[in-house]
Amino acid sequence: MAPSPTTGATVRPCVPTLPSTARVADVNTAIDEVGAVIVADLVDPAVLDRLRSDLAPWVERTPAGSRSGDPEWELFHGRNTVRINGIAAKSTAFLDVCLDETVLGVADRRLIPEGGSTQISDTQLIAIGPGEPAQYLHRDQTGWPWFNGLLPDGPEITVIAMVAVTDCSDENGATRVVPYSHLRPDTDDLFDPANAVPAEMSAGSVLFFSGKTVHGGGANRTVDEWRCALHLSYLLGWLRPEEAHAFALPHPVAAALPRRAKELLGFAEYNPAPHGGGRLWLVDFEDPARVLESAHREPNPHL
Ligand SMILES: O=C(O)CCC(=O)C(=O)O
Ligand SMILES: [Fe+2]
Repeated sequence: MAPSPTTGATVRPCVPTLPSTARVADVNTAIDEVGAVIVADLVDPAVLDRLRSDLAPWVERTPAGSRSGDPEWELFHGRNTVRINGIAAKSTAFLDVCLDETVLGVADRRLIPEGGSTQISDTQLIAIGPGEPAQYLHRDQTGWPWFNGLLPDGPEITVIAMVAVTDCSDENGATRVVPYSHLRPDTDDLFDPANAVPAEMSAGSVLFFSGKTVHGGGANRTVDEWRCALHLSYLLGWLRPEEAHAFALPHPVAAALPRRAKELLGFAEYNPAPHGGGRLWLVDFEDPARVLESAHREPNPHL
């Protein structure tokens, strides 16, 4: 808590909210300062409706909880939380979201200076069910733990866009964020739930946060409301992503994607030119996008 400059009273920090007209640079300034920011009503309502209706049947038929058999993952994933991955294969609205000029612009602006190119790491609808306790607080960059040794400095390796598919409230499990945690090294008190504040937002709004920012899914204290949000994470182009998109997305569908989507989902080479490094992720020294396109020339019935 910080003393207010005007009243001297302690002020609880919160996640700031910007309007949908916010410029990419302003969104990134807020992430740099606080670690997280909400951009209100960013997703077009028609895109949100398509996303919601394409994914609703998946949420209905997928059992809650983790099927990994690993107690640590089961705790992390939540026993009454439904997680649906491979969203690019399940809704064409996903493309509108991941290529949105603000969403992708924020990721590019943070990641390209560090790695020359951006890719998508995971695409996961997270539906937190009634009665689910809060997820333990964590930093998403811990998936690549080598970088935690460099905290709080070190490069930005991952940035997350959490798209509110339903309203996200303190009551139904809005993501909880520890403001300014991206500027601090790991200490036990940093992960204390008392430091976390709810990132409340209406459906269609997007919470952006750095991979260094401490956060976690909130407790759902309702009796009948599901909190749904799409966890869309971007990653430096040369790191291994969380999801193996090349297995999740049928190749005829991938072949018809726009070039930028192919690059984001690992259906194209890593070639950060004019930045140094690359070319990586090749097939016989060839760009996989070209191999894929020549293998699937026929019109695609799925798109
Ligand atoms: O569901 C949420 O609000 C956050 C989930 C999360 O942080 C994660 O699964 O990494
Ligand atoms: Fe997380």
